[in-house]
Amino acid sequence: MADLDVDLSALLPADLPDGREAVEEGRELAAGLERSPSLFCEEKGVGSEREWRERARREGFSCTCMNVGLATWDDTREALGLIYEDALSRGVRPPDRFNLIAERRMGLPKDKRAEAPQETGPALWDEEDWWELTHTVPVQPEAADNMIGGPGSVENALDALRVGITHIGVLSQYSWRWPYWSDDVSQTMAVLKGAGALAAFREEGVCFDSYLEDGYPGVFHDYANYVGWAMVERYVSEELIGAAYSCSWGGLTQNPVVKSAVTLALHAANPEGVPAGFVQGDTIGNTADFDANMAVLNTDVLFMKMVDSRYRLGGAPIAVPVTETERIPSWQEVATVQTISRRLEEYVPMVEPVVDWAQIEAMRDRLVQGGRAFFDAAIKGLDAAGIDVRDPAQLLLVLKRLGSTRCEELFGAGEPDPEFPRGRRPVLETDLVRSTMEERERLLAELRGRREEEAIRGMKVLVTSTDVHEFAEFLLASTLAAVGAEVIDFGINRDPEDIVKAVIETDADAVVVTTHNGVARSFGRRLMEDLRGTGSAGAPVFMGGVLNEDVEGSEIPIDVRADLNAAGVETPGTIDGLVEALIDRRRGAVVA
Ligand code: B12
Repeated sequence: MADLDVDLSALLPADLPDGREAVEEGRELAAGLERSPSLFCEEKGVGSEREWRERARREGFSCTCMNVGLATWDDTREALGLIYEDALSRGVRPPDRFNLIAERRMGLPKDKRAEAPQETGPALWDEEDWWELTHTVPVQPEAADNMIGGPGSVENALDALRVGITHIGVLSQYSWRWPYWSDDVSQTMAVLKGAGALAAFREEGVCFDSYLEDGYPGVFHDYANYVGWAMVERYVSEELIGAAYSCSWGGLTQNPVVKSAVTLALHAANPEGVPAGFVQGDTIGNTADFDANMAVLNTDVLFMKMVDSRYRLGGAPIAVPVTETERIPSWQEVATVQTISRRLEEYVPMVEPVVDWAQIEAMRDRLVQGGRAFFDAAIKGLDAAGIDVRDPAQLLLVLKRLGSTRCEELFGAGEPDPEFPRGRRPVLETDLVRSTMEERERLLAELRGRREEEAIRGMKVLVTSTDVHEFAEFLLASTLAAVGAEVIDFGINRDPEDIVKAVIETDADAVVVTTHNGVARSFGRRLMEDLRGTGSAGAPVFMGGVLNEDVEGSEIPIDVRADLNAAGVETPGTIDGLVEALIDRRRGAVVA
């Protein structure tokens, strides 16, 4: 482990409540809870999804999963029915599970949801919505995004258990911040109580789900540290909280061989053999050419299915719709890839026997070894620094406050090497970090060729993100800095009010906002109004990323660039274009 140059115990408040008591409270809240079985469990004659997956593993059949989350619950419910019927009409087995990609407001306590900003995805507003989640079609839901992790965890956990959901997540989302909520201590306690409620039903097959990429692994540079992080989460969930831990992952990896090895490493680091809730399909190999994305889909799904079948993992691959880069998919797009996924099952027995699995297993073994090194360094390092590693509140909060970068620098598995950004040579470098760094090199070569440094030098540019997506924020900040701007890196998960305050304090010349969650128009308008309101409207505002938003009457979000432009926000589209626009601004030209 690297030398600890940070006082870890100073990161915790002296009056932090004991996490074990919160877990106990959660168990008590769940005692006597009446749970109705879901349609799926009734139809299959199982008590939980875990039982179904264990059967799949024994009997050797394949399960599939899909992500669904249209603008409202009504749209989403209707879509579920249509996807189910579509599968039957095509003669393929309908999906076994869906992950509810709920809106971010669902992470807040119930009484705070209505007033929070609306993003993409549905929210569940009353008991009937919850009931319909498990009683619309016999496809088992995971109460996934924004359920457990935020300050609304307790209410969500109890609601989900009541209606017969038996996989509830998402532990890794504990690292997130929710809009207008900065109290991470009450967030921690809510998560532990919610997870305590799940622990009460461990024997009945209830699992605490995590999707690794939603948390620190999504920005780690080394796959070995993914595996190590999963070990840390498993320790927190199974040993400290008492809830069975189901570890899902996969969306930010394109290389199918690497993905196979990491899937196997995560399985090897899973002593109770809890089946993964799902393996997410590749979301980063896609481009704006939707037809070409079929290549990404087929290769990825075939490999995920081969691994699942050969090693009897009982997981459920998700086939990713080809529109991934642009927006939330429509029900037809989900239904199409679901059918392709089932057809690919025919190819598994033809291809699987000729793949060189020994090579993949060797990669798996290196990753497991690296994962153990990460886990040991983290637990021993925290223990030595005076953190009570048997108290889940201390462990979770200290890691949250430490941040992903420092975690990887301090506990990472790779050998120390100052040539690498995290100070270590990765055991196996992650795909998204590699592609982002390549994009950075391309951009810099392009911009340097144009000799624009002089034009932009010293311009004070504030760069930030409205949400958790941080790769574009990194690219923007590091590229602008490299071409000579004075960058104020204001980080991620920012509300408009925070940005206005920072603009005033730093006297920024320009504001650059990246946004992905389908909140672009409201966020942009709010930001412009607040800037005008405080008399600081002089700095131009640029936005980019996914510039869409849900509107009444459309179940998928629509492009809002014209509205943003009308509100005075500039939308140059690319980072090269942004640099041009900044230079034009400096030269006093008016940019459309
Ligand atoms: C990686 C990713 C994640 C990771 C993020 C990891 C991290 N810590 O950064 C994880 C898994 C955590 C995640 C979570 C979510 N995600 Co996401 N995610 C993606 C994904 C796959 C790639 C985004 C990315 O990082 N690309 C790499 C960077 C470098 O490229 P980029 O972002 O495209 O930016 C480029 C340009 O757009 C441009 N650019 C970007 N910003 C700006 C700004 C300016 C001013 C300019 C000029 C240019 C510019 O420059 C970049 C380089 O070319 C996209 C789908 C896709 N393939 O694009 C979905 C996607 C963005 N996510 C989506 C959603 C909905 C979410 C969630 C809200 C889901 C949920 N309900 O919980 C959560 C976020 C919750 C939260 N707390 O904020 C949706 C957005 C849908 C929409 N608006 O219609 C997408 C499109 C997926 C989809 N099709 O549904 N996600």
